[in-house]
Amino acid sequence: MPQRPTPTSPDPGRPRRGRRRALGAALASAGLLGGVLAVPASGAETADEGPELIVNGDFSDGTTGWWWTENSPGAVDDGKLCVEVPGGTVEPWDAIVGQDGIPLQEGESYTLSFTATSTVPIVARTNVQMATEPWDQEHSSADVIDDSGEQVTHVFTAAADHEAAQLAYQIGGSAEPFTFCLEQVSLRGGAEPPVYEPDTGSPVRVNQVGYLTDGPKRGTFVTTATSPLNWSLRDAGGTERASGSTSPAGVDPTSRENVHTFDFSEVTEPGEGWTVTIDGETSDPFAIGDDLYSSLRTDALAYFYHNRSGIEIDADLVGEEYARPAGHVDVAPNQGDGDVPCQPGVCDYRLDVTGGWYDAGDHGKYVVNGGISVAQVMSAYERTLVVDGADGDALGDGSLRVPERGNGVPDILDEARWQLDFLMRMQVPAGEPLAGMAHHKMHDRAWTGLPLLPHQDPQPRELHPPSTAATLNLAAAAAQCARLFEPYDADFAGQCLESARTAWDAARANPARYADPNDGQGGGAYSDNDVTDEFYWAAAELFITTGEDTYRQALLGSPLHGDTDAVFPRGGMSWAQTAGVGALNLATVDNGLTAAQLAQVRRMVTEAADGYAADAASAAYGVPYAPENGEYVWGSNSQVLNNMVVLATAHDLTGDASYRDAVLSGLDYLLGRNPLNLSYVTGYGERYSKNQHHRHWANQLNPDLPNPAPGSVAGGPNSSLQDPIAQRYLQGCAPAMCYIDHIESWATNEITINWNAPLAWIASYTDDLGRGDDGGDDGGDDGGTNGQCEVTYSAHRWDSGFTGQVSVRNTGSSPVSPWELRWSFPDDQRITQAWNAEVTQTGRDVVARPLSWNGTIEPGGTVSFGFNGSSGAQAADPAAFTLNAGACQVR
Ligand code: 9MR
Repeated sequence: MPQRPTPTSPDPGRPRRGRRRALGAALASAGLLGGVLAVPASGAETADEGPELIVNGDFSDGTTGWWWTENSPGAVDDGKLCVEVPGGTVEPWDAIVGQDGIPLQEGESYTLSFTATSTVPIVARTNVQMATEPWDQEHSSADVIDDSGEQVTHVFTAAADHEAAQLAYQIGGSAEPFTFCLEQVSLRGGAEPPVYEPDTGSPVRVNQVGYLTDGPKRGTFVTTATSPLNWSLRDAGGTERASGSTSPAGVDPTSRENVHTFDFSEVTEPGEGWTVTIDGETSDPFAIGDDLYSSLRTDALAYFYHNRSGIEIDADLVGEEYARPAGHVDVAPNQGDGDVPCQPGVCDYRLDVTGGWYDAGDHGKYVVNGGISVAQVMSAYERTLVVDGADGDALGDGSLRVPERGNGVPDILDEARWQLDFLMRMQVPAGEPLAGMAHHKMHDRAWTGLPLLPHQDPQPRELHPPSTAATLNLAAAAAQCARLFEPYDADFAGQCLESARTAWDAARANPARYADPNDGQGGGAYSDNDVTDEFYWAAAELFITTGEDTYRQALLGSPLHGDTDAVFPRGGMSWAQTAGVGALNLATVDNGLTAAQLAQVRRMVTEAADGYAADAASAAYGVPYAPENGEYVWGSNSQVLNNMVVLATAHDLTGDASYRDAVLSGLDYLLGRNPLNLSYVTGYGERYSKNQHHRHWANQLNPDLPNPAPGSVAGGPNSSLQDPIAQRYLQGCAPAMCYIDHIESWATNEITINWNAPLAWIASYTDDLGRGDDGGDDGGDDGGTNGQCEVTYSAHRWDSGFTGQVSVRNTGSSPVSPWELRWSFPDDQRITQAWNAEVTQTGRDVVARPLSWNGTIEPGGTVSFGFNGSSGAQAADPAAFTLNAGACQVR
């Protein structure tokens, strides 16, 4: 298990974190989630009997919860944490090992005990203290530590309350190097720590964004009742519009709660503010409509621009709140990505590895995970080339928040290229040992603390050894790049293909170079000792692109070919299980397989989808995710999304609506129909995650910083409690409830490129569903159209703000140039900032005009733009638009 983002501890005179709010306040700031801290009744306790406050004090969970200074790397072996301290340190605090987040209460007595050894006798300063300036100490002792391994015990009384104190062993000051080991560390005392009880709001659980007009509409009700109950569907005015009976479903194993399900699919009337009431309890409001997911499509894709490395993030595209300087461009204190060395002993060259996307809450850039991420982004686009009714315009030039808009290339490909360029820079140059392989990853030498903007990261960056898995990620993604960029930039497409071929050959020559699972200092390990699936995926992509026999042989000769369960594991595809990504493309993108071979691949897709659909149908919360052992994994929401991608592809292939229904049921789960009654996507739904683990979207730690941008999906419930916050607050949780919206819970609440990529794919699919021919077209505007234009307007609201998205399509036969779109807001909306158009508002009247590059709307063409603004909670959408004075049809 890797040492995770716990900051290295500096000398006591230097604060090592930014402004930080108290834990209680931080939990409360889970906002609508409203974490409740309840203190159970408990009598006075002696220090010996009090609760254990050290997380993982027996090191049975590896290094979880522990940190050390950069100069003294640590590792756990045989129940001991040992750090290697260099010789020649001066002050005690020049080398420290410790743990943070320890709650202490004024006047309570505590017993600290531990066993320590040192290969050179030293005096350790054992401190229990504040974790930030002024470093007030509640306990400090000078303990002589040698190789005898005697247990040390201290008793002290806390003079003040601390929500997150620190245990620090300060072991610097020795001329000689030595090994310092800890075992059985315990700190007991005080009252029982608060028990975290999530505020799950209404027991009536629905998709808080809404249901497609002709899609399934189901929900879940938590109750002790065992007989059917009446449900009542009401419109925004409170009038009952439908009713029925619930279906008791018994105790749901994912939440360990007794639940009923209800189904109002029969209702197909569009509208906002619907609610379901059962047994006196009312759900959060939701919409029914066709155009519910267009802003999710663009927001989920904007995630990648927001997290670009090596480029300034432009306020004109994302708003002032999210603008920031370029990260890792060789400007101090960054050490930059322009000339990066390897870890000592790994190589003797340096590479320019600027650009790309930051992986997640950390500033690492990993080929092994970056490849599947960019592949799924590209697949969202490629789907629009091969599926009837999929809308390429929505991803096209001028449609997304990317600075390259207006360059004639679909915006989604511009975004992908930012990452593809980086991935290719990670390839070992010709002439060097292992030429053609890709470095597994590059990242900071040591973990940094939160919050930290990318351009402020002071850590040296290092290339880690090449790996077969990373090389095959590169081969697969670059091969897909080659076919998609061919119409737009043949040179770049050629560069991608050459890189892919070289990577493939290098991986064949080095088929078992695995990343070290312990290489987790300063970045994630992303180790993977089974690369059969990466070989399958890369062979598939190279074969689709080139049709060449070498790749066909590799594909058909793979032990995975035809093995549905191996290609599509029940728990879902992931960065470590990538074969399915290749199989999905083989099943949908034109390629040289024979009809029988193609049928076999498609059978794998539909068989897997049948399994996921059955899982969704038998789950009380409708989620198409049922891992065999019943435990939810790190990033479970992305497993759900990847299963949805398989289901959606099966729907694209067969037109069978049951696959579509299972996709939508998965979306319901992610957007609120779940045991926590929480939408896991920032900015979507009434109650959504907003404190995901991220270094610069760190509002929970510094109110001057923003929350994650709308459209960022949290990792989600993780049964293995792999961070200190999860360990402290989620003990004993039911699988789908092992989640906390806390910024330090990286194992349940991080955000990453490989989780947002399938979200973007699914949002794109779902938005296309809503726009399909079978979508309702009689939902409102029916007058005044001159037939020359069609407008799609969507608003996504949160708290007191909203994001609006407008697409104007020229349905006439001559170009409209320059264009001017006007409308009036029926309510109090105020636009504060816009992108891809110049938008001015006078009172309620709005005029949007083009920027220099999108002044013409060709016949059949579309221009899209968006804006942020303030609005009341119930503000209605504008119903009429005029393009150059002619009324448009509104969809
Ligand atoms: O997504 C990864 C998950 O599958 C692993 O279990 C976990 C522990 O190794 O690491 C996750 O990936 C993290 C990576 O190591 C570092 N950047 C953030 C990633 C998401 O938490």
